[in-house]
Amino acid sequence: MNAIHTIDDYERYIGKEAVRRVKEKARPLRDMHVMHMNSTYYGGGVSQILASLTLLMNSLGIQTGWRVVHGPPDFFSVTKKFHNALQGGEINMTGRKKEVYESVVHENAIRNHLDHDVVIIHDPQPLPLITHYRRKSPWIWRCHLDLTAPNRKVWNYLVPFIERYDAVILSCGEYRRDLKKPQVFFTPGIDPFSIVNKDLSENAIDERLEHYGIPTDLPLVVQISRFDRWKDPEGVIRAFQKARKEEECTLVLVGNVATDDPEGAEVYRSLLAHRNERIIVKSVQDGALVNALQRRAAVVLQKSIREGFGLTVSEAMWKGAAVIGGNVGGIRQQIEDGKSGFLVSSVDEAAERIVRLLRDPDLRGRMGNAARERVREHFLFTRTVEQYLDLIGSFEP
Ligand code: UPG
Repeated sequence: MNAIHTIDDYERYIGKEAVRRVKEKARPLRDMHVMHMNSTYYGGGVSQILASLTLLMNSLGIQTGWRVVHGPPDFFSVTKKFHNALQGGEINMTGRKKEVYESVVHENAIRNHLDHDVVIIHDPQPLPLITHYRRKSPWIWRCHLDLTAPNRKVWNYLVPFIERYDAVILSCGEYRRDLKKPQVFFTPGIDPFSIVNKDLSENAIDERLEHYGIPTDLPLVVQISRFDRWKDPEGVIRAFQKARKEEECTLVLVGNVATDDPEGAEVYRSLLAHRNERIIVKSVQDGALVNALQRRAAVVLQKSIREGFGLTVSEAMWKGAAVIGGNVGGIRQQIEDGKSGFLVSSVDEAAERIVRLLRDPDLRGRMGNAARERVREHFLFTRTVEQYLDLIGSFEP
């Protein structure tokens, strides 16, 4: 089991001064009750963040809880369609979808008594909850999606819910929307002590890869993501097939299916047709495997077409991997193209960068070092914690 860490444990990564600052900011907020609510305890970036964030906030003396919205498959099918449309996909906005969405959220409101000093609602699934409470305290909506170009139909429908909140948190400045309420911009970050990120010995890495039958005779090209079309797994396969004509390598696509994502299983099945001796596709729920692959890979890809932030990018960069990311949203904030990784906009570009990195271990080493330093400075979740503290502290008591 992982030990529960306190802010002092992070000093080795963030330094004394940052630890002192976080403690100082937490002090006036001690004993406050803060409640986070999202739509899954397992799978995907939001649950990954909340798992670490809620523990560290509690260790700082802020009583921080985590609840999950419950609903039937129909509900999650509708909310996944909203998710896709918010990232720019098409949607048929029927009265039935609105009815399923609003009535399930209403049921959740009845059974959740959200009387806390601050309530933080994550993503669209529980968004309308706010309409069912006589609020005495600040409510914040934290949207994790890529809002570069949301579909107008779904956005216009959701705006009246969003505008009831006291503040909205988005991951990048470029997601700013025309809203009556304050918008705050900060990215999530990764926890160096989580199972996905903690140090692993070479033996432990070998053991995990062997356990899952991942061949290590050739350099590994890896993408790890929820099985989701926005992560462009098909584009990764095409880029790999092109690159492989020039350099020998093995592709490993590992993913999981979040409990609030009904499309995941279908995306996974569609990828199975591409499997062969050199294209490994696995659906597993093992953070240690993610960790081992990011450490052992010659090249890590995150070739997303839309990406609110992309924790997998920082996770791999933190391990000193050479990362090729889609030139979109949150990935653009993490990778400085040509320095701490590569940004690409097409399959051909991705293939060319894979080949270049496979042929040049020095380049991989330089990029990996720059990448780790970039994450240490900007994308550890202690910084996210500090930004939450700033925001919570900014509300009038
Ligand atoms: N992961 C696993 N096992 C897998 C696949 C993924 O543990 O097989 C983990 C992965 O290591 C990471 C998380 O799941 O920690 C996935 O997070 P992320 O890469 O951020 O993607 P999403 O699940 O799509 O998360 C949403 C947004 C994303 C944003 C995140 C937090 O799409 O852009 O970074 O929320 O704001």
